[in-house]
Amino acid sequence: MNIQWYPGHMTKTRRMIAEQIKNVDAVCEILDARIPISSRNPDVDELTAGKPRLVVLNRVDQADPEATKQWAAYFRAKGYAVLESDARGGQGTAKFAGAVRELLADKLKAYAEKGMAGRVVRVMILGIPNVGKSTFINKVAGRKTAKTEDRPGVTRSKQWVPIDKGLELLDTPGILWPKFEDQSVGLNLAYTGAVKDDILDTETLGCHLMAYLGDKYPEALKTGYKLASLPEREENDIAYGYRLLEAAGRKRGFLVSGGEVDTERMAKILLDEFRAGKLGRFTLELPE
Ligand SMILES: Nc1nc2c(ncn2[C@@H]2O[C@H](COP(=O)(O)OP(=O)(O)OP(=O)(O)O)[C@@H](O)[C@H]2O)c(=O)[nH]1
Ligand SMILES: [Mg+2]
Repeated sequence: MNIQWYPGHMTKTRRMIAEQIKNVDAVCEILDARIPISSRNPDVDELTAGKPRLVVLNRVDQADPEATKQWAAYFRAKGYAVLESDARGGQGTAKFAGAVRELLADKLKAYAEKGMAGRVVRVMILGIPNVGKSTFINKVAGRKTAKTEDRPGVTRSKQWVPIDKGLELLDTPGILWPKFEDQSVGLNLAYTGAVKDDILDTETLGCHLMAYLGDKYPEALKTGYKLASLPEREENDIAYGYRLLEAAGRKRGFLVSGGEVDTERMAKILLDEFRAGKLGRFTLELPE
């Protein structure tokens, strides 16, 4: 499956980031805790070179808690300041201002010594579409200033949001990169809702996601779809995900004439339930 997603507005956003970077003191990169590597835009390093960086692992409420611990340690070991958050519920967001102050401690001290203690600190918020940037900013601000919605591509232009008299955040539209080198990155971005569904084949996605969950989280699948056991998986078994879709679809009664399972419908339900967190908390990649 070839997932390509790079509409014109992302080129515009890249340019805007390159222009605005000189106006900010730090960059906050919001990652999806379920796919911390797939949700990292490889272009961000280059675009933000030299700026102090805070990594936010967002959507921790949807991720496997054990895996989130490992990822937080992974990014800390790489020298980043790390914050774990559930921007929708508000968990973790109260720690943001303090984390920024700590990240910029030397700079703030230098300002204070020059008699510029009141200078506003500006932070650019970056991340892939739909990861929760605007929701995070609203929670930090304590009011709903930025528009949010559960689909990629909601924020269309930059927006400065004053937090208090010392801190301002720059909300930006989500950006992806022109080409995914690795198919699993494209799949992960599709499962989690970072790319628009209409450019993808739902059934293919459903097969891949089922196969992953069957491998890594079999108990959750059994519980979620009331399956006594899962189909056997053989070596190089490309039809495994499809058989899981069939088994789940049959249990749900999604049949078409002739008694066949409507796997297309089941795939859509699987994606919806995965995104809504109805099947459990899953992380789709782990640190090496
Ligand atoms: N469960 C859960 N949902 C979240 C979290 N953060 C954001 N959301 C939801 O995800 C959806 C997208 O949030 P937005 O804040 O609009 O995402 P964004 O990154 O600004 O998206 P774009 O502007 O389209 O790039 C909304 O429905 C939010 O309620 C989180 O930590 N946990
Ligand atoms: Mg937004």
